[in-house]
Amino acid sequence: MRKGFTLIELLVVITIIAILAGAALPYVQNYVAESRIAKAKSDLDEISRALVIYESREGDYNKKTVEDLTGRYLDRSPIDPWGVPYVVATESGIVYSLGPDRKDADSGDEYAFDNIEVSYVPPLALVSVKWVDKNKSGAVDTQNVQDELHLTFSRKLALVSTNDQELVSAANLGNLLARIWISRDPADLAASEPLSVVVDPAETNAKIVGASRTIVLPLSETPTPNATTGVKYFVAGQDKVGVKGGHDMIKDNAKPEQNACISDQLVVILAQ
Ligand SMILES: [Ca+2]
Ligand SMILES: [Ca+2]
Repeated sequence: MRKGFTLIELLVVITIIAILAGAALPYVQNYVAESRIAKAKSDLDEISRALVIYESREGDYNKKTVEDLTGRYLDRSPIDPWGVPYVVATESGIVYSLGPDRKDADSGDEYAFDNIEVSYVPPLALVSVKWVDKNKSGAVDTQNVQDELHLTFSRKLALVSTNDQELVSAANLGNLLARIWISRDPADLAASEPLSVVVDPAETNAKIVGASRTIVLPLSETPTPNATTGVKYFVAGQDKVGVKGGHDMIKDNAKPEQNACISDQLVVILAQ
């Protein structure tokens, strides 16, 4: 009758446990590394959402750190799982962690590309179109003063002109308007025409206002009536405007080469 383990048996058991633990160690280390990366990604997703909300309310974010988000947009100022603050690259519209090596991507060593990045720049798109009854006539017209169309985009637009108030040069306005279309036939939404049939093509009248997300276009005094419906300008609350086809003229000011305007999404013209 045995009452316990012999010393040999204990040693064998301890050895087996040690071997098993040793074999498991790399898996544990991998697990820790992976969970740190997952934590960084979830922090970055949270920060990128905060940046989008910040930019929609206050304009472009200009800090390299997340500190200006803390309080109103983020509960806390997160530090990445390797103890380093997250970095906001405003010029390229990304927020990132330096990664396990705690070094930036341009450090040139073998871990240079372990940075973890999330883009916070939403796609550039036409998001609202408003008819502004400038002359208060209650009708879409140009009596005494020209009514206006205000086209607002999701991002600050790249300016072609050096004058901040002027959207584009005379040569470019025609190109821009050729890419923005209006649908004035509710029975056939696919049928649309260049916006230039209803707005004034004089380049001096086209302006970017506010945070440079909005293009103001005065209505033409000599519009081209819709061939099938006879509508002179448009019906607010019903007719639609969209960027169609070649959209390369409409670019994101922060990322002019990567973030060209989304096309083929029609937005209803609303009365202001
Ligand atoms: Ca790095
Ligand atoms: Ca009017």
